[in-house]
Amino acid sequence: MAGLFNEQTDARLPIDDAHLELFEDFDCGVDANVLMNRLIDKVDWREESITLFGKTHLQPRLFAWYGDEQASYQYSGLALEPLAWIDELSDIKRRVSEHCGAEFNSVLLNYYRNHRDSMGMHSDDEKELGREPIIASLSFGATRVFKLKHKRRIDLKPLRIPLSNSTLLVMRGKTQQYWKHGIDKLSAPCGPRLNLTFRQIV
Ligand SMILES: O=C(O)CCC(=O)C(=O)O
Ligand SMILES: [Mn+2]
Repeated sequence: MAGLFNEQTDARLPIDDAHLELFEDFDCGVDANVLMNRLIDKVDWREESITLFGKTHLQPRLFAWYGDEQASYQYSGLALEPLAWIDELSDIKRRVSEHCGAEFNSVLLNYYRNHRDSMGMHSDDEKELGREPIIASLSFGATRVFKLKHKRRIDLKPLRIPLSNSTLLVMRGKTQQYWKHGIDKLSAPCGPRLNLTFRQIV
């Protein structure tokens, strides 16, 4: 397990105050497009509203939370109880976990239906994730840009990492402490995208 990770340290991106690794063409064991369509059909997607600055909106994407029974999570002001693993998700979890040399007990899925869906800048720093969480983010479908912005250092420019079909991005160490990330809307139409972030709730 750890051997694989050590052999691929060239995947680490040279970013101050962060530990990010990028792996293109991650092997999911099945065709990525088939898997994506299966997940779009099978996953029990939720559309929720969130209240920000006193105004209530529908979140601009669908999401779902799967995990071990004890893995409840406070996310965007919602208390999430995990749905039971389905075969497709437990199989990808095993592959991602072996690749990263880390355990995961849950996955947050986000479904960006088209170019208008997005995710605001945030860091995954909820206390249930522990101090230096390892978060493994696997993308399928349309390429969207993962934007990163340092929380304090204005000398560091925001970064834009395109995440294409079957790309695995692993965030470790102090990444969540120092950086925010998000996915902007696009002006030009694009196809659907799925993102799965595997997490360990402690
Ligand atoms: O869609 C993405 O690539 C980012 C997802 C994300 O940041 C999250 O689920 O917390
Ligand atoms: Mn996030």
